[in-house]
Amino acid sequence: MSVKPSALRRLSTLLAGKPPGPPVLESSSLANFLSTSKEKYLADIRATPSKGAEWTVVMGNEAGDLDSVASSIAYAWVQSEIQKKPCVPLIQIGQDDLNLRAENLYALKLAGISDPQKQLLSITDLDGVKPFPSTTFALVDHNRLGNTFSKDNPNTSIVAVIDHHADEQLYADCDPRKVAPAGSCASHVATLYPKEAEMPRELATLLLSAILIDTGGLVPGGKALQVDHEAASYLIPRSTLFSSSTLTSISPTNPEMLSSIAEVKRLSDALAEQKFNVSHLGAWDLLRRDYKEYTHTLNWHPGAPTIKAGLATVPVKLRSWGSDGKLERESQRWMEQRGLSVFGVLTSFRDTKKFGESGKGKHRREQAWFIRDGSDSTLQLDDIASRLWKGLEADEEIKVTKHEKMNLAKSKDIPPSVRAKTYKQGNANATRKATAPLLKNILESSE
Ligand SMILES: [Mn+2]
Repeated sequence: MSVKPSALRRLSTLLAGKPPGPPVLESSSLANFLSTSKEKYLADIRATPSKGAEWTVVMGNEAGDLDSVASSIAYAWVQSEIQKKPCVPLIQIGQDDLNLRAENLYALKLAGISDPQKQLLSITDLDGVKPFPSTTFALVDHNRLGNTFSKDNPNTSIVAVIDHHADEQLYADCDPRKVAPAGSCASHVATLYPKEAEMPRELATLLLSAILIDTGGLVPGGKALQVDHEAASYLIPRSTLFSSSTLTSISPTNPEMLSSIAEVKRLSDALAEQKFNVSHLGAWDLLRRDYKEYTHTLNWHPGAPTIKAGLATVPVKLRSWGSDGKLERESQRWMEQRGLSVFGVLTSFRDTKKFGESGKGKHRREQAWFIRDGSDSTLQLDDIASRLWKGLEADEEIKVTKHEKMNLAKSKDIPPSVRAKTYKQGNANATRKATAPLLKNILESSE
């Protein structure tokens, strides 16, 4: 992508001779906030369980990607350090699973959080605490409170929702309630940051990292929307990318200019390299590193059962890690562990045999689906399967076709109690954000 000379000229004037920016906070302030709030929260609920009600728990979604981690940390910072309310971010993945995402560890380290397993509150810290010890929640990067938190916990209240997924139209009264398209939820969180308050450089770096991961480095024509460009323009001069305060503002928000700033490009490349460096992970870890779970009521089915469905996003093509029955066996093992009736494995990868416009290999996606009877044996598997295949194949957004090279029809690792099918996805831009509402629609629609 070539850059207009005028954009570069404007950038170089921005980089030189500007007055110093806001004072830099102590480098450990964000890390201190996280350790301290975690410690205080755990001490409170252990000493006096009812004290959990005094806290607001901020959560991203259960996939625990950088967007969820950064957004929850940032919103908790605002509530705690600016609004002065007791608030703690909770990471919805297990402590050991934090290591499954190298890009998270990389970005957290840039933000001064070098020991996230110790510094961040994760669901492992609250293992076995039932019902959940707090009732007040702020949701970022998702917009429906998970069952684990509402179970036997009747007084829950949702005080804030900031998200970029399909809006389930819940919690109409919370404030803020921002559910709107964006490449990254972190962009909404950054846009809502109180303008009069200073943002720690580490926090700006963390939010910016999430935006860069989610938008492929803010490249023009990619996933970034205007809100992502606005947020990045705000965050870049406040981040640790510029050690001195040379870059104090970026204006106007020229997308081409943002993605071509050398420091921004370097950070994007480093994060992408970390993200796709999953060569050390086997099928089992790949299936659970980026995973989301849903419940659906089959209103058309006799007895209208409610089932659990899961969707795993995997950044490697099926044949690289799932051949010789590994896909089938590990998927069934995961379904058993999670009690799933339906499981979709959504891959996203670069095909190095075919080069796309970027020269990086054409972006492709595949889908593998499994249906099994879980705890009870009353599910009509063939009816669910025929609905699912029909619904997926008819959808005009994802555009799936039969996957000849990964055909499970003759697999000896599919027992009679399981239905399975694999597809190539024609639209490589449709993510889990498109497939999850489609699955809900197919399974729940009463037609
Ligand atoms: Mn997100």
